[in-house]
Amino acid sequence: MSQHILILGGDGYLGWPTAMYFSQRGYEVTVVDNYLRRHACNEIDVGMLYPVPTLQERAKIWHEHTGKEIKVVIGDLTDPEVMRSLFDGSVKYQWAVNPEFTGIPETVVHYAEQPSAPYSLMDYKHADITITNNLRVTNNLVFAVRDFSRDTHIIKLGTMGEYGTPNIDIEEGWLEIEHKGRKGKFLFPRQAGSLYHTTKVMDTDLMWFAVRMWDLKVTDLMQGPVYGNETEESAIDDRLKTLFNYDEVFGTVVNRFVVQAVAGYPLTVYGQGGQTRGYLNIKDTLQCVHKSTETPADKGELRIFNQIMETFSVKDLAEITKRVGDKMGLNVEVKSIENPRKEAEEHYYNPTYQGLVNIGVEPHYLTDDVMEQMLRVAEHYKGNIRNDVIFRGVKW
Ligand code: USQ
Repeated sequence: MSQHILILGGDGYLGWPTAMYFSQRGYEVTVVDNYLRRHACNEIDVGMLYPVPTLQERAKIWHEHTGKEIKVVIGDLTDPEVMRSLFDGSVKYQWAVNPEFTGIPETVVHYAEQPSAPYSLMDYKHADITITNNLRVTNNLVFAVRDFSRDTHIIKLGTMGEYGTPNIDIEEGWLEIEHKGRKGKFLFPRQAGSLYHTTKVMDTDLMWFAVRMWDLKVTDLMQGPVYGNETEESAIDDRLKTLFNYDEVFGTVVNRFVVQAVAGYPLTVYGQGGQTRGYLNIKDTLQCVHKSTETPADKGELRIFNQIMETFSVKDLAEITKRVGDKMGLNVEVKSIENPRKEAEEHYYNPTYQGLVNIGVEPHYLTDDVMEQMLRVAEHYKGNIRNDVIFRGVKW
């Protein structure tokens, strides 16, 4: 029997490519989503770079091309009964070739969160949506696993933003502390810079509690901003491409700069641009989750990896984008604008990120070639770009 993997948030930027990646490699895959991201994008009217078929349609297209099945559940995981149905056999699939229950999953990948820092700070209502969605889904998950399947490995997407930008080296999740002659190991201090990032800190605490109380197996991946949209599997058919945002609220900085360069919109460097983060190609997110699945955490272990492949500043990123864009004749302008966020613009940043490479991940880097490929994709869809969504100024 092949391994069953459940992907919570399977319609999202990372969820759908992850589903195809595992399906291609022989796993039994079920995706669950309530379209939170798409509804939020419609609600605040931010255009995506190209239209993306529904989850059911994409599962059908995938099946037509590969003969493989990705089972689809449309449901809201903040409802504990929806979460529990995925484990107790009462699940209802909205699309499946074989609608019988696939059995308890060996692995659950939890992406089912509101992922945008600006969205979480638009106003009190969006703060409320972010907190209730993210924390309730995580809590429902740990209880479902506790009650039905303590051997299931939970892989949770956290964020490097949980650590903030401390003035000391960032370890992979844990820190040995010596205090008044005694030693202990603790979660590395967390001090997030947005409400969204704060929900991830709280998720980590919830899972750490569940690990201590019930010996669950959890891997928490502290991911940096991801870029790109092309994976091996999406090359099969353009309609399988993942959703791609370039607006201020849901677009992350690399994807935004790529689209801005193509649109002839001056690159929006916030403030001094010394903000340094760890980044990774979407292809590496898939590898990281796959390698984590193949080498699960132990019972009673909260294993934490820093999921980044390289670090650079916003200024560095603007430079690469301009250099490559100019070679392609785009004539890219870079413009520092007043930072709508409250964050350090020049700071120390030295995270460790060896754990995932140690279990077999082979990093891709943001080379000029990779930048050029991304610019070419954006050029292909240039007609869809809406300049009015690029900057709105959501303030912290
Ligand atoms: N930035 C600019 N100009 C822009 C957009 C962003 O200078 O037009 C700056 C931001 O001020 C920030 C940095 O670029 O200093 C990264 O911003 P981002 O919007 O790419 O990323 P962020 O809001 O931190 O969140 C994203 C994802 C989130 C994930 C996080 C990883 O949306 O889900 O958790 O990246 S991390 O940044 O490591 O916390």
